[in-house]
Amino acid sequence: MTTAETRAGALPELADVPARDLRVAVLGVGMMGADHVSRIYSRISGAQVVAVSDAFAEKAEQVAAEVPGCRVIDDPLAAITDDDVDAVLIATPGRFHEEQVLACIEHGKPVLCEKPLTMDAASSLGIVRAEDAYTARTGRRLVTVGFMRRFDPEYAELKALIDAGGLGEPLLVHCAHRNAAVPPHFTSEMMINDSVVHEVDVTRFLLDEEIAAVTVLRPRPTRHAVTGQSDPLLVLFETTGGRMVDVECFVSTGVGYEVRTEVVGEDGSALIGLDSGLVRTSGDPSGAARSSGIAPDFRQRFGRAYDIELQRWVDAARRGEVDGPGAWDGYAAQAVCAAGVEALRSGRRTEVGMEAR
Ligand code: ISE
Repeated sequence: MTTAETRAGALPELADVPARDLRVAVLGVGMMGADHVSRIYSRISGAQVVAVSDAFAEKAEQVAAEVPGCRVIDDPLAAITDDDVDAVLIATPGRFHEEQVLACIEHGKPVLCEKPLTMDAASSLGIVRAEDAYTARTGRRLVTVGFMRRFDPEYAELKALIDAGGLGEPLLVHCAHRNAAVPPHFTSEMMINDSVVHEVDVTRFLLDEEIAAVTVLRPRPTRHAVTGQSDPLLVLFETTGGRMVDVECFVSTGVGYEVRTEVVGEDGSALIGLDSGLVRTSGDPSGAARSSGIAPDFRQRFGRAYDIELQRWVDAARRGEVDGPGAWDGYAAQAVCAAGVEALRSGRRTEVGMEAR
């Protein structure tokens, strides 16, 4: 039994995986990276965090001190090449991803990279090509991109329903993506690149086709919007198969974290994201209301999705495989977001420029 299994009583080991735990380096231990370190330590079987790296040395020391056997390696590239590191989880700021993912490919280390894969479509395509070359030599893939919604049980159920033909041919998708608040530096461009990027991936995942064009509308902004920011935004995707997806992205609702997705097909529709926690009815008969808990942020709403994502990443890495969105999905997301930012600026329908697969 591996250490994490002893700790968490977690999933049984697969028969064909090596007995030794996967030794993971986590690069970047801000909010997301630190969350992943504690997740691997307490809830994931078959893996140990053996190294962390962060530009803020004090933060790295503090996180490492919580995990027995974990050391700080100041230089993230040294952590990638370290002989005692089998696999790498990247949660550094996006501008560092390209160099770090390329180093993982060069050294044959499986990597889970939080989005974005890189800062633009051209460099993400470079990663696709580098991994393709590695695969041609070894038969193995290495790159997973952290689009966690694919692992959320509700999204997985919706996808299975669509694939089984339960809704007939899907025609439309309606999405709402609401955050309670964002920091003052969060621009409308970031609403596309950091927030709507999840709906880009969800669209491609659920409908199994690429996004061909993006239009962005700017409704009257909330008085709570960061100065100069268009919040909310309405975003429309047209897919290569002629389906349409609308996304309301509203990042300063002051309420909570709300992510809803409804797929409308020829033979029915299905909706997820109503927060299945406590549902309460209250109010006098004339103004009766129904309320349920709303997750405060994405770590609560998608906590289970992150657990499943990491467990599957670890299991696949130990088998020498990839099991989740890959470099191509990271590239496609960047290409669509670039069109989205252009559409936001120009106010015009913008076609997505993407290589054929
Ligand atoms: C953040 O980066 C995320 O990835 C969250 O899922 C999203 O809801 C939020 O808007 C982003 O800023």
